[in-house]
Amino acid sequence: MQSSSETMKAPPHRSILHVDMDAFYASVELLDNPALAGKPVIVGGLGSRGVVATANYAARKFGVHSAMPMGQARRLCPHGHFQPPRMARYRELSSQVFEIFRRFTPLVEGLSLDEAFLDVSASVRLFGTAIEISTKLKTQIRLETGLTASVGVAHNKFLAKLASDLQKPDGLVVVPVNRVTSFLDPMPIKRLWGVGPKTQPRLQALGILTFGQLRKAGADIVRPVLGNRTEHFLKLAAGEDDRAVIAEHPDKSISHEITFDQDLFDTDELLAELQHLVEAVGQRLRARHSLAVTVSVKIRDASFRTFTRSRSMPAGSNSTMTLYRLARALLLVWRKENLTTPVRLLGMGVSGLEHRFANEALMDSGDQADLPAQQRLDKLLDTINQRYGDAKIVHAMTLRRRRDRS
Ligand code: TTP
Ligand code: MG
Repeated sequence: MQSSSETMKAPPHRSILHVDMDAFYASVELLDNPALAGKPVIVGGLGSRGVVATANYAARKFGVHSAMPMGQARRLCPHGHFQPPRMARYRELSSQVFEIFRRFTPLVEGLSLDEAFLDVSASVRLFGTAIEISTKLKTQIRLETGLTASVGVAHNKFLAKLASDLQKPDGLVVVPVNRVTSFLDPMPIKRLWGVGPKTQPRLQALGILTFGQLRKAGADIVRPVLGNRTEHFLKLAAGEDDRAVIAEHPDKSISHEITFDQDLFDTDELLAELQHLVEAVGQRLRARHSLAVTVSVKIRDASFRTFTRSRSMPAGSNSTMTLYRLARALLLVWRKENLTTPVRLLGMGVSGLEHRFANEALMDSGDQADLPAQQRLDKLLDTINQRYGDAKIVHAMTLRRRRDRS
């Protein structure tokens, strides 16, 4: 009889996506500076001890790669464009991309700014097969951000991650369940997670260069090299991996949105609605003594196209006024590009949350522009609203807008 832990084993047919943005930092630089099109672009530390963070594919042709000393990159590619990283901007694009991921499944596990696992097993009925979801995801990322991503699709994390790397850039590689062995066997051993530059030569000395050779060698041969991790590596080399996709803590972001009974055209009305959303988000932030670094605005138009715009601040804030200023600017920029678009849904959210203790949050919102009076007002309104229900009392700008409308 099977033990209960065996019967509880992961379901055999999960659909896992591994999504990884192509030459991420360099692609963002190309996006923001179209004059660089076609040129090798190298991002990293420009000082004497600087290293390459990443290079676009044009620069990789010259042999430039991540973690290479910058001096060497300059010698290999003297006509390239070299520039220091702009992390705030990369974070901004990253949260935009992650927001797109979450439209397809709540099970999104971020590994870094440009990379995540998505478990889409339960999304198939809504959005189509895992392959269709991958195509939609790639298209949506390209349309909304201008960036390309590579996707690997498989029934577990390990296979999906290997697959996403195989056809970069702009790749989509699927590993069907019945093709796992032929997919894995030719893979070089260095692609096995955890087999580092010390272990590789020792396996090579045993004549093991590929996953297939490792699998066929068997435990007894490789145990002297792999020790107590032998079974683990053999399982991976056979494509077995039952780790679940662990979604991020749900409180990493807070958002509110509203779908209008009738589509809204009027920018002032949109701004008034936006402020209600910001009030609600700000209250929740302050209630949990958190500060947010990134503000985003989501707009869905009458034909169900969704736009997201986000920006990060140099330091976290939970002031309604500060969050509103940024959200308002984002909405207005979108409005400029979409002058006559009727709006069906408006959302506002914050992410990059930092926790502060009550006193600290009160003393220092991390934002020089916030006056203490503003913080006192936020706190007063929060207290009143907690006592009398949701958003009964709002900041004066909302009242003014409301009066304007009536
Ligand atoms: P990667 O996804 O490893 O690389 P990439 O997105 O630049 O290129 P690829 O198309 O091969 O995926 O890393 C994501 C970002 O992380 C990368 O753009 C820059 C940063 N990074 C570093 O800062 N240092 C490093 O050594 C690596 C590998 C990445
Ligand atoms: Mg990448």
